[in-house]
Amino acid sequence: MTAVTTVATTPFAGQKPGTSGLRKKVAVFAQPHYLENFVQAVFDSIGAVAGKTLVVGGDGRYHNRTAIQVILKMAAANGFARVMVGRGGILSTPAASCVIRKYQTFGGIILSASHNPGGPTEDFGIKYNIPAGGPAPEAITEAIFARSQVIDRYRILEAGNLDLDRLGTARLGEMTVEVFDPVADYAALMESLFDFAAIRAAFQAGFRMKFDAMHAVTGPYAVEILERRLGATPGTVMNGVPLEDFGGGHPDPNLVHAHDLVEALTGEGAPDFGAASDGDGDRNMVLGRDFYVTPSDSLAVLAANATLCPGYAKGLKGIARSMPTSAAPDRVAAKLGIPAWETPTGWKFFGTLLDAGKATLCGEESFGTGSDHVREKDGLWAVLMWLNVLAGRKQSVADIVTAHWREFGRNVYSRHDYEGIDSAAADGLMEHLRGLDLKGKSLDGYTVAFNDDFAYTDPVDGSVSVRQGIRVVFEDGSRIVFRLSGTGTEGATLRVYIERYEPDPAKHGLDPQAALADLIKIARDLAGIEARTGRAEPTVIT
Ligand code: G16
Repeated sequence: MTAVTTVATTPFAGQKPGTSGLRKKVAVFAQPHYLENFVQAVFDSIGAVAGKTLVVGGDGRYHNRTAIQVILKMAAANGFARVMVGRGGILSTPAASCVIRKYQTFGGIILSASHNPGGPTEDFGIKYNIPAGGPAPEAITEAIFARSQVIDRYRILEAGNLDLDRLGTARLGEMTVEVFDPVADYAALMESLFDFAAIRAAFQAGFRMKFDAMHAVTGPYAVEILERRLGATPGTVMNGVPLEDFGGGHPDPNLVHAHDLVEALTGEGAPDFGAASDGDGDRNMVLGRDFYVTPSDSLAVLAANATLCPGYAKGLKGIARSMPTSAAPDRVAAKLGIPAWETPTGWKFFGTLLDAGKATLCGEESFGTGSDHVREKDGLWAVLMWLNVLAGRKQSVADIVTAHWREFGRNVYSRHDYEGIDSAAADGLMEHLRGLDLKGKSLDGYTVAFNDDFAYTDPVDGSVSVRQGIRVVFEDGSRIVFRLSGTGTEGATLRVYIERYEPDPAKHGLDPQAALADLIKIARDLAGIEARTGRAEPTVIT
């Protein structure tokens, strides 16, 4: 027996999607009606859903399966004809984008809090991706938020739970649910972009790598692609089984949280290449033996070598990066004679550029790299592109990156995060910075060219986004950027991005913290970080 019920409800405050969807503690999502209200607000805001197909899946974190059962019943009650669900509720964010595009569905719902920890006391998240495969743009997320604030009912089917672990189709009321293999379509897409034969040959010739899936969603993808299709030694994939709490870890691929991988890549006898991905598979960190590649440099190096990869052999249309990402990719774009775009933080801002054919590669300092093959950043894609470049150039990661610096100069770069600080103090700090007029002033010997709060007008659809981060740009091109994270769930996180251009190869080997020491001090003093937040040192440095 199945029957559609209309349930009376009242709005919850704060169902406002952040940088990438709505992210809250599990306990918040588990409250009666909380998830339902948001899902109904999505369905009410995206146009007529009757007869349409929706993709649903998530990163496998705690509450994923519970939420999927609710979404299926609500999709059926709202008139969707079909929902495609990844087996076991699993679907990496880039694979979701791939499937939405391939099967031309009416978008998808992705359940993830990305790199945030998972488990009963940790984080959960939900976002809607549009039919083009990318995160909903601000006009839609604002409409969803507005709807969530006046919602008074939602529709849900009264029915039992479906088996999400068996491939095949089932009925839910009038709707068809298809449980599909979450890896197959994505793996096929990767195989169409990269020279799998060359990478396989490299592994056969003794090339070794480690991939840390951090007990998050990329495990099954990495085992299938790296070990089965490319012939990497079994065991290449570490922490490859997705767990609801990510094994108690923090599935954020950076030098602090992916320390197992960093250790594995250290010292003699270490593998040639190391990489990690995050909770939902869209981020990546890339390492060589004893060598860390900053995400900004990674984008630049991949862009400079893209034509080695079959999918990009014809060249790039343009390169896009988020504002806080270093200008290293811009130097490659200039050399290639293609446009370089600077957008606010958030992958959603790349969508219009990719759709309009204005950019092929995009990237962000926050360990995100991707291309026009999907509309999300893509962790494994970046790993495969690196593998293709390494197989093509037959050099080490360190040699490729240092040669890149010799050719283009080095944008020395670091990000300092102050996590979990008091929200009011963080807002006060940003207000203080916003009020400063620094143009022409000298700060410890650096003259300020300009300072502003970054605003962006989308060159394709003309939409305007303001207050996207405070920039202090110096006359020599050095730069400090201050931003508050839009993805945290506790207090506020202040991010400080510091960058200086170094043309002299003799200085390229310097530790970035040392090379940037004077700018780091200027940043701390200017914002009064310690006085305002009580923190003398950042929580995470990348
Ligand atoms: C999300 C967005 C990214 C963005 C990042 C910034 O990443 O998808 O495009 O760069 O947030 O995070 P914050 O606002 O904390 O600096 P993810 O991987 O969390 O979806």
